[in-house]
Amino acid sequence: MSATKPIEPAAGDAGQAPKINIERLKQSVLALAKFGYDDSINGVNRLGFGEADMAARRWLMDTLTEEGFDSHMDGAGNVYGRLGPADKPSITMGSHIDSVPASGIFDGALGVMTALEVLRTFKDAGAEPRWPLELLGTSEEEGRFGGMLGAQAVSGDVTPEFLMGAHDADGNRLADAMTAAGLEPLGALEARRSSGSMRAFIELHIEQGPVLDTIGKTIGVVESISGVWKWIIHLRGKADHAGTAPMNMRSDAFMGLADFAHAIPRIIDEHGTDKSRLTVGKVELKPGSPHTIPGEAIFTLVGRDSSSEVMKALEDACHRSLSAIARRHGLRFEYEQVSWLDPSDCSPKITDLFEKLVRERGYSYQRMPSGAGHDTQFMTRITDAGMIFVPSVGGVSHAPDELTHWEDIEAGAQLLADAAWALSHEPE
Ligand code: HGY
Ligand code: MN
Ligand code: MN
Repeated sequence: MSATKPIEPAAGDAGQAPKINIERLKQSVLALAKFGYDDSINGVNRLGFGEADMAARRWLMDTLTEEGFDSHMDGAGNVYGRLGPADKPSITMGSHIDSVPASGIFDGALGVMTALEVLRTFKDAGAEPRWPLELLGTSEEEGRFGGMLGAQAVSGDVTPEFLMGAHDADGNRLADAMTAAGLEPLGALEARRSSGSMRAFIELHIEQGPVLDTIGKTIGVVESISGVWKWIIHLRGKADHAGTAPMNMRSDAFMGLADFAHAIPRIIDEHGTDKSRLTVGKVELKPGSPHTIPGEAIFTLVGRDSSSEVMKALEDACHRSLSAIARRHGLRFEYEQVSWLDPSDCSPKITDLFEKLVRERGYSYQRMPSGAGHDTQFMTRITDAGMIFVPSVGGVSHAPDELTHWEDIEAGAQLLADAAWALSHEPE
């Protein structure tokens, strides 16, 4: 458990942010968790553009408006809240509102609710910063449809082809999901923010890994964010009778998948680094009958590394391995690359600011890379962007038992407020 000093406004620095209200932040996180909460898994299912996701966005917009902040939703479903004039570049704080199918209550949501807490803290203090403060709750960060749609729309990295062609692993089209959510798919093209409209983007996120919890530190100052690519793969063989087809006369799609699973460690050893990851996260066998040899295996493959070159080397090695396996098993190998998100370095200006402020607060901290992808990796394309982590107990995430201690959250939220305070009071 990480040791965190009590939160007191640092003495002597007029520029310190007012104290955040951790109880109010906790209530907000628990309120957002209700959208898509599934008692059967004790977790959250708030898929991008699903009913729960859109209900959560409407709730956030209503909350912002009731509390006197300007609020709107852009064409990509991103929710904005603002304190200060609309005609000046903003200090934007945010993360994502959507979740993976069986999530905890903190992934993405904590960053958005912390941004809300910072807005509230500034407003309560009657702060009138030189640069307006903005909350951004992005859409579809978890890649249900491949990319990080909300953040990519803001940075200008979505295309009409992606918006009209993307689909999820069950074949649901992004365009249909956006339309059902009341959004015009191509409207996401208007969500682009000019680099002059945002002075900085800062994100608080749970680490989703074991580093901070293991070394007993409270804050991660993120220096780089891994890239990620995602394939949907079809291995097509021959459905056949499980009793009459001799073992040496089968084109068994599952056996091809099983061979590939065993090839993954070698592929990483030969072409990857210690930051490389290859994951098969979703598998479907067709026809799915116990007495029929699987004629088809449909599965996702996600590759990650902090280097684009290594990501490409992993892709090529997987392609060669699957082609050889298909030949060996008499299968056809087809795949679709549904996303490629480049890795990104955080802005040194922001990481140095976080490090200065975390030392002033006396919190324990560690500069570190992010193995997970985050909205920040697209915001670095249009502004100075960076992020901080708070510890994940046991490193667990993308699972209902994801947990971060509230005293660590309080420290992280105060640090985000300090960074927003410093950035929003910067001279012209
Ligand atoms: O999967 C990720 O890297 C992130 O949680 N979207
Ligand atoms: Mn996340
Ligand atoms: Mn996630």
